[in-house]
Parts: sequence; C-alpha cells; structure tokens
Amino acid sequence: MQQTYFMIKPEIVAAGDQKIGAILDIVNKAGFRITALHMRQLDRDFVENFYGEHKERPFFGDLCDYITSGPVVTIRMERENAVAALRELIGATNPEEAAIGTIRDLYGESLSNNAVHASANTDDALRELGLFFG
Ligand code: FUP
Repeated sequence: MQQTYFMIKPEIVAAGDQKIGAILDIVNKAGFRITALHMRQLDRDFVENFYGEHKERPFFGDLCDYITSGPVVTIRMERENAVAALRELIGATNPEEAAIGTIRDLYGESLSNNAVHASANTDDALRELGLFFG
C-alpha cells in the first residue's frame, strides 16, 4: 500500500460541494481510500514553500495568488501504486492535453486553473504529505 497527496484547488471548492463530491467519487471508484481530509485556507509562505520548485518560473507569483485565493481541500490517500495511479487519473497539467475522462479533462478550466494537484513522484508525495499532515 502506498500513500499520496491530493488537493482540490480553489475554483472547484468555490463552485460548491457538488464538484468536490464528484471528484472524490472518481478517486473512490478508482480504489483510493481517504485516510485524512481537511478544507483549509493556505497562507502565502506555506504555498511558496510547497511550490518552491517553481520559484524561478514566470508563473510563480500568479500560481501562489491563485492557490491562496480561497480554501482548498487537502487529502491523504492510499492505494497500491497510489502515486502513479493518481497522476494517471488526474491527466496532463494542461486540461486541453488531458486524456478524455481524466479529472483535469472533466473539471479543469485552463493550465493555471486545472482543478486538482497530485504528487508527481514518491519523493514529492513524502514531502507533500509531511507538509500538509505532519
Ligand atoms: P503538475 O505536477 O501537473 O501539477 O504540474 P507542474 O508541477 O508542472 O505545475 C504546477 C502548477 O503550476 C500547475 F498545476 C499549473 C501551474 N502552471 C502554470 O500556471 N503555468 C505553467 O506554464 C505551468 C504550470
């Protein structure tokens, strides 16, 4: 059993419970078990650290503004091969390139507002679960 970090981004949370529920239903049907879940307003320093790998990128400021624009849902999940399986389930970063039926295909609006985050690899999963769940 492997653990990964999953996050539902602000525009989905702002849209109301129905979209949150629909996304959780997709991950549940894919065999993930939720072991911790919170809705939280993240502060700027926390998000700058979380997205630290992108610090030098031109979109970094907008990305941090967006993630702190409203509450997010932070989730710890487990499954066999959870990290790779969740990345496949969410689809490509840009919703326009995401495979049909993936979460970003169904719920993403744009490259920056792409509905959800999932840890990219097992090292990131450990780091991100540590940041969010201690
Ligand atoms: P991902 O791992 O799929 O979330 O993608 P990245 O780690 O490459 O990017 C993190 C977030 O930065 C993305 F979810 C969206 C945002 N982003 C932009 O806004 N513009 C870009 O050109 C690339 C990423």
